[in-house]
Amino acid sequence: MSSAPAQLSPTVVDANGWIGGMFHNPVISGMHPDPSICRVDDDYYLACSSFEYFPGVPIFHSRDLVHWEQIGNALDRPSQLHITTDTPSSGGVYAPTLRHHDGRFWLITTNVAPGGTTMLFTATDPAGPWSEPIRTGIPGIDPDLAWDDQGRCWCTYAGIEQVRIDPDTGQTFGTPHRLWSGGTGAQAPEAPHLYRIGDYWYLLIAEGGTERGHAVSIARGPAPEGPFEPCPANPILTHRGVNHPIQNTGHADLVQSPDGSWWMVLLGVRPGGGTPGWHVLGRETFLTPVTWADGWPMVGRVEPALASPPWPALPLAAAPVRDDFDADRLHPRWISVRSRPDELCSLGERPGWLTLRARGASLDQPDVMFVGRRQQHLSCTARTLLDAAQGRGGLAVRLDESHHYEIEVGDGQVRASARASSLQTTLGTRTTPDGPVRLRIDIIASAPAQWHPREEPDTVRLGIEGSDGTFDVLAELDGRYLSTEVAGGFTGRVLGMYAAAGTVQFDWFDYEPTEPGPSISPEAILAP
Ligand code: 6LW
Repeated sequence: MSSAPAQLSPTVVDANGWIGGMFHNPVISGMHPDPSICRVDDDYYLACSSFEYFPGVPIFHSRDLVHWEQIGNALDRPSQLHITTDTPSSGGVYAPTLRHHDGRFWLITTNVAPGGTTMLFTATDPAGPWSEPIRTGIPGIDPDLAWDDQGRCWCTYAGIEQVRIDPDTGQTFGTPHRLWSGGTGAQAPEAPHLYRIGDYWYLLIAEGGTERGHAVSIARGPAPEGPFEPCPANPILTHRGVNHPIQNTGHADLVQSPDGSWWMVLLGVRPGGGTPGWHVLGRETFLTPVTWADGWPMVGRVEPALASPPWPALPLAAAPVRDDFDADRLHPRWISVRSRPDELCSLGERPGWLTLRARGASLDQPDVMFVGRRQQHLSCTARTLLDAAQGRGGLAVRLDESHHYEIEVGDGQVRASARASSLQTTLGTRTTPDGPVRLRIDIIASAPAQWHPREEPDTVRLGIEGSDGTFDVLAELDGRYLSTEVAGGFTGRVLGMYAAAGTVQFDWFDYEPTEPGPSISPEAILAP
């Protein structure tokens, strides 16, 4: 990881291209909601929700809260996470809490699925391996874990309710009791995190729902089980009704850095286009400083760029990233829809290529064999070199089964297609060129200067790229149909490769940000 440069003035750009003295939000862009953070000495670790995707619960590491590198996924074995086609999109894994206690990392999360449950996992190394699941009887989502001075563990969850738990067995003790209904009378008190800070126990929650009304409130009390007195300034954070590029701010967690300063990680979105504003990347992870007054944490607005020496910031321009599929395992950023059996997804079958065998016959199917990565930039290009000699497959932008755009090769044709809810259409076709085909998707964010009440958030172009870089565009589409506001649910876009029939092979995949990117370190971008 890059270490923070010492006191740079805001105009200084260092040799790595970091802008000194500022950090840029989001610190983890793309669909990374419900962040939970913990610190061990100088190292921070963070976990997010993953919904219907496998592997689940991405785990990140940072030394400075700004540059995050994905070091794994906590749930990367089918024995830990079994998501079937009965689990709808935006079901699956919600809102983990990540804590370090007694020399071990603890992670608790809920699989929102038929027969799903709240599960606990432990690890000595947060990069993995994580344990097999310890099933609990916790009856709600957004579980938190906190240990008191007597070593008792409390699980607090959406509602806001609480029950004592044995984290080694998952057994709960007594009847859950209601702790608090929130600070403002808003809907959906959820996302609790409980902390011992000084003389008080603080109960941080989200309320108002995860849409534009989202907010963070806090209460404090003498013991983990309360009683809790609400902060008079609740909500301590909300962007509701504010003209601001970051919206839906909520679902937060607190951390103290070794220098004593306090920070909050939270989810937010960056809507684009006209009204009501469409966010296409899902809910992202933001960072904001916290100060204290009268024993209460205070949070200002969450800004896209914050001057906060000596924190470094994002690279000025991110280089194109190619995954050559030369490694013997996929980087943890690659995710699949519900499951990824080894016999359907292999790097060894044709060395240097990713081989996918079809299961579901199209992206409409909940079991489609898909390998993708989160779209992390408002403007970007994805490319792949596809060999479909023995099957049919392509390159897609996926929001869910009912919302996707794709460019597909097979049966002698290249086709650009779109599905938005029950509307489905093929927009352009070409005869397949000889040999492997270079597919390309450009996503171009609408400039704020173009603002009009009905302006789309972005434009998506699907086509074939020539070896000289020329781009034969088969379809140009309004991006709003692949936004969370249109599709519904909790997820954002994923860009990826899929097989729809037979066997298809991909030589490489490029993901090229075409705007100044979010805060991903060069190492994280370039890692295979
Ligand atoms: C999560 C809830 C929420 O469980 O969204 O914004 C839900 N907050 O706390 C799914 O991410």
